Amino acid sequence: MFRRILIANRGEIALRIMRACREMGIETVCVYSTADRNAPYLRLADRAICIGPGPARESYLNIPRLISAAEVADVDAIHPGYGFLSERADFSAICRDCKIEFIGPSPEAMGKLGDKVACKQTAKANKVPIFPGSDGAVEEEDEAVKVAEEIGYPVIIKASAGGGGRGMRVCRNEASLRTNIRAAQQEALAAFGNGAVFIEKFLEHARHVEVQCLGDKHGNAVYLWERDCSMQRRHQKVIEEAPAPNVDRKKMQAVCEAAARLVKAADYSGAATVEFLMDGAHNFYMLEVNTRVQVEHPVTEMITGIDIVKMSIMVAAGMPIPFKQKDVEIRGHAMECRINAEDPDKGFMPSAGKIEQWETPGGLGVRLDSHVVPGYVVPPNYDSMVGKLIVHAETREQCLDRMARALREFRVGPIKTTIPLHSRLVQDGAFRTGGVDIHYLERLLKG
Ligand code: MV4
Repeated sequence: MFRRILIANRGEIALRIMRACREMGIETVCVYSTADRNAPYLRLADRAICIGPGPARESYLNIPRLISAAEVADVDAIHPGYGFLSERADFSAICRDCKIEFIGPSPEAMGKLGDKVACKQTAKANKVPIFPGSDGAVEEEDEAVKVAEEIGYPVIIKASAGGGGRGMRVCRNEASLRTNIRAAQQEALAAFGNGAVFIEKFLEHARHVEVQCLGDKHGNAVYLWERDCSMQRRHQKVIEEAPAPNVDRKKMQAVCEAAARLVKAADYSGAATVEFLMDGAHNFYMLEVNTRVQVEHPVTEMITGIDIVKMSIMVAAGMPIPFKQKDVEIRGHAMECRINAEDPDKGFMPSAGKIEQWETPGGLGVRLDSHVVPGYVVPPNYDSMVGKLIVHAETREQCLDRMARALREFRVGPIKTTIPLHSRLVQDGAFRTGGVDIHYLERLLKG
């Protein structure tokens, strides 16, 4: 096992990784920017090293500074968390060149699943359900039109190197496809340094269901079942839950098995999430694979009892996954509300500043993953998430009631947060019935 790990991240996920390391007897080195210099979680690290100023480019995204800190502190491995450098194949490769273990996939595995055209090809070869569409990247306008005529309109153009909704264009007829294809290629090249685009059938109404997987360096891959993340706004998830409400378990199991096959085929080590859209008839179509630990991983931890961050560290150290697929059981229901320092009444404008009041909920089945303490100042440089409230209960209904109760106990001020919005959502009739689609929240906020 590793003796010492560097945490190349900040906020709640830095704290989450530190907690896993402490329980595993691993020393932690946490890097920070000057914007985070007074953050209380840094005192829980065995060592904290300043790597630069507030802008992420000059600190959390700065590879030479991170590698220098890793060398100075003599660490065995780096955990990238989520965001920042977590999905950068070049960073995974540089760590390997420097003989520092990257806690996540190899650059090769990241390439196979992180590039959407490559990922779709591997998915197809492994009988993972995908949208009908172009076989690989499309180069020419006429080629795109030919594919669209075969699959029917509407179609969507996506960038192979895109993700999280960036670089997508919906086309409802031939004229629109012809005008958009070249622009999409140019935009993809400018935004991602890779102009490859592909087209597929566009699905209007769908739920977002993703499968948590785990691979090790011995060729094993398992799934920890699914999460439903349909409650979202502008590609930012607002509530996640597990298991997905109102889906057939047998069907879900087949999709989860397919997701694990894909992870195994890529010779993948670490945590991975295979994203799907599910249509009204409960057909699944793969979207993309996230090659990192995700924000919403605690929801899966609560229903399976498996510590995903510990697993990511264990498999990076070369240990095999310490359980079998048949031992992974779903217990009860879990839900997560992402609490952001934003004002929902003012278009979700960031509400940075000092958090004077921070009264947190507790009790049976309540978990709060947060780096915030009373008096904490939210820096303006990074995303606005101040914590994740996760609850677990026997049934979905009890879980919703417990979340409503926990949200009532949560008092934060004077900054604005998304807590009142979450309170409204957990009492919303359509959400409580189960199975709102990915456009539900945006429609609710408009109307
Ligand atoms: C789609 C789609 C409909 N049809 N692909 C958005 C993020 C990226 N991961 C893929 N996305 C979508 N791809 C086809 N063929 C609709 C979306 C989409 C979406 C997906 C998941 C969660 C929220 C979303 C919001 C708008 C659009």
